[in-house]
Amino acid sequence: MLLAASASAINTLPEATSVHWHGLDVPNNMDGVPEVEPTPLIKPGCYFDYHFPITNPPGTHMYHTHHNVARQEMMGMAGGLVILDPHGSSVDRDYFIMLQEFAVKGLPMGVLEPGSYEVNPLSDDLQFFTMNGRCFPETTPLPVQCGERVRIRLANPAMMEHPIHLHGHQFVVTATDGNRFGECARMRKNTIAVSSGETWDIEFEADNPGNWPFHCHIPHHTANNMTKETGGMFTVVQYCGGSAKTKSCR
Ligand SMILES: [Cu+2]
Repeated sequence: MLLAASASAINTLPEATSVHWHGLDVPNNMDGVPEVEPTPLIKPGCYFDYHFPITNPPGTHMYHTHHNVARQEMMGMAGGLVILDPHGSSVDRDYFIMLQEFAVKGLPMGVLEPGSYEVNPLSDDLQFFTMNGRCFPETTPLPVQCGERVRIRLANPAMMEHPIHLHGHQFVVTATDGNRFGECARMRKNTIAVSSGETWDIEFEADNPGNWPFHCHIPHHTANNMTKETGGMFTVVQYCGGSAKTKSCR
């Protein structure tokens, strides 16, 4: 089956930009790197219709700016792109988590005060580590029911590597960069390092009820501006009541 994707990108920024479809086998003029490809630099107030056939198999990808990336990517200009399986899903829950990190201006390390702070994209002094744009305890939990098969798609468009660890379960690694592993090539793990530019899909059976942390294992990445309470790149696999299937929990 050949599917087509179309996206109209209107540039409301004060500077030029582009969109790169990360991991997709698009034609050269749709790849969004105007410095080296025959693809447009989208000026402020202008737009470009990206249009291309989907030739990759079902899987997890990203899109992000590919112009002035030190500034634009580190201000968060990225998103997730999932090619769904036209034959349906093999899992009961399917979550996507984008991993990003940010520095802000005017907030000294170790201080956390409510307020509105400007992102400082050119700083290496990264203070806030996010899952889908939020730091714990503001991250969205991942509800599951006992007996369910759960997929989590992890994507990292930013600068640092994040080893993501799941408590209370083993998972299998089913795909990377949108390419699925055969059954015999699937590693069984409980921590997976997600480097810059990578996506990884993991799957597990929800068979151990409770509230289970799912977080980056780098200590500084699970704090909000290095304060002492748990924060940052951290969420919870949260069992809700009831059982989806007849399989019993341990
Ligand atoms: Cu991390």
